[in-house]
Amino acid sequence: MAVVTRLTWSEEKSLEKMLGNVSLRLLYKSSVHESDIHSMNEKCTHQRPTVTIIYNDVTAMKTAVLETETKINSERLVCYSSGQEVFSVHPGESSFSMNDSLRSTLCIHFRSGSKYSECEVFHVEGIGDDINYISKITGATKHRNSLLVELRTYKPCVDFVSEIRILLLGPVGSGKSSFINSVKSVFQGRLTRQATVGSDVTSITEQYRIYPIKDGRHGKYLPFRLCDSMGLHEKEGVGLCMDDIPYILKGCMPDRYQLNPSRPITPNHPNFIASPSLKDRIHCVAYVLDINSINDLSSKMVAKFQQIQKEVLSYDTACVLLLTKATNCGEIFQGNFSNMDKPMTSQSQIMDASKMLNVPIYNTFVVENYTSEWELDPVKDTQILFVLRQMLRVAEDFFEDLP
Ligand SMILES: Nc1nc2c(ncn2[C@@H]2O[C@H](COP(=O)(O)OP(=O)(O)OP(=O)(O)O)[C@@H](O)[C@H]2O)c(=O)[nH]1
Ligand SMILES: [Mg+2]
Repeated sequence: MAVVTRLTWSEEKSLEKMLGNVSLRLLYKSSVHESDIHSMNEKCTHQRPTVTIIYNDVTAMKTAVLETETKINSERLVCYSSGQEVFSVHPGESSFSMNDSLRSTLCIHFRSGSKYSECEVFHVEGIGDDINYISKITGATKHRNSLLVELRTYKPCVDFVSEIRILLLGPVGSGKSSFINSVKSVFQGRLTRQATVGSDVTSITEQYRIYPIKDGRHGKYLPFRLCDSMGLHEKEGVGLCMDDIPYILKGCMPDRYQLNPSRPITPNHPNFIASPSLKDRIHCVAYVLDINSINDLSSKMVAKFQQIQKEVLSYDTACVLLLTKATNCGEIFQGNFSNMDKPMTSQSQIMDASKMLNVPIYNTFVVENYTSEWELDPVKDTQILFVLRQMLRVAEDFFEDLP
C-alpha cells in the first residue's frame, strides 16, 4: 500500500510553492517504517535535499525543516547550518531537538528531546544540482517580502496626487500587457491574466486601459496604476496612432477607449477628459522593448521612439526603459539582490538599448514577465517588484521638480 503523508493537500502545495515550485516525494514515515535511525537512513540515503516534518498531536504543531547539510550522529539525524547543529531527530526515541535560534525563528517553545507523534521525510525534486538554490530562494523570498511591504504601504510623496500613473509604450509584442499581468499577479499572490496577451503582427491590445492594482483578492487598491496601450508599429496607420500620445500623456484619454491606428481621439469624443488634473496625467513613461530584438529595431521604429521622447520631454514626464524577455535575469542579478540597485554596466545589450533610446543606464531595467507559468516564483516576483518600485521613485523625482 502506498505510504501517504499526513499533510493536507493544500499544506503540501504551499510547502512546494514556498520552496520554489518543487515537488515533494515521501520517503520515510515513522508510523509506517521502523522507528530507528537505520531504517530512516536506508530510506533516505542519497536522496538529498530532503524536508523533514515532525508532527506533535498535543499542540497540533507541524514543523518542517529543509536539510542542507545532514549527518547521522549516533542514533540521531542531525542537520547543520554553517557548521552549527540546528536540528536533530532521534527516531528510536521519537524525539527531536532544535537550537535556540531556530526555536525563536519558528516561535516554538519545546524543550530539547520533546516527543513527536509522527515524522516524515520527503525528497525535494526540482532543485537539481544547484547548491546555492536554497540560499537563492530564501534570499529572493526575503527581498520579495520586504519590497511587498514597502509597496503595500507606499504613498505618493505629494498630497495633491493620490496615485501615480505609469504608461507602458513600446513595439507590438514587446510585453507591455504581460508586465501588467505580472505586477497584478505578484500582488494577488497567484497568476492572473487580466490584460489580453498574445502575438500578432498588429497589436493585441486595442483599447487604452488604466489598470488599478489590488493588494490581494479582497484587499485595497494601491496608489498606482499601470496604463496599457496599443503597440507601436513602424508603418504609418498601423499600431498606436502617434497623435494619440500627447492626449494620453496629458490624461485626456478615458479608460477603455477604443484606439484607432489611423484616427486619434478628438476633444469631441463623448468621454474625452477635457480638463485633466495632475492626478489624471502620466507621471512616468516606461518604454518597453524585447531585449532580444534591440538590434532588429528598424530605423523607422527608432525614429518613432525619438519623436515620442521629444513629446514626453515636452510634458516634463519622467521615463524609464524596461527590457523584457530577459531569460537570464537570475544571472544578471547573480543571486545577489543588492546588485539590482546598481546600473548593470556589464551587460552590452542593456547598454546598447540605453544608448539607442537615450535613457540613462540607471533607469534601464530588465525583467522576465510571467508568461506560461502556473505558479509564482520568488526570484521573478522580486525583479518585477523592484522594477515597479524604481518606476515609482522616478515618478516621484518628477514631482520634486515641479514648479
Ligand atoms: N519569454 C518571454 N515572453 C514574453 C515576455 N513578455 C511577454 N512575452 C510574450 O510575448 C508575447 C507578447 O506579449 P504581450 O504582453 O501581449 O505584448 P504587448 O506589448 O502587450 O503586445 P501588443 O499589445 O500586441 O502591443 C506573448 O506571447 C507573451 O507571452 C517575457 O518577459 N518573456
Ligand atoms: Mg498588449
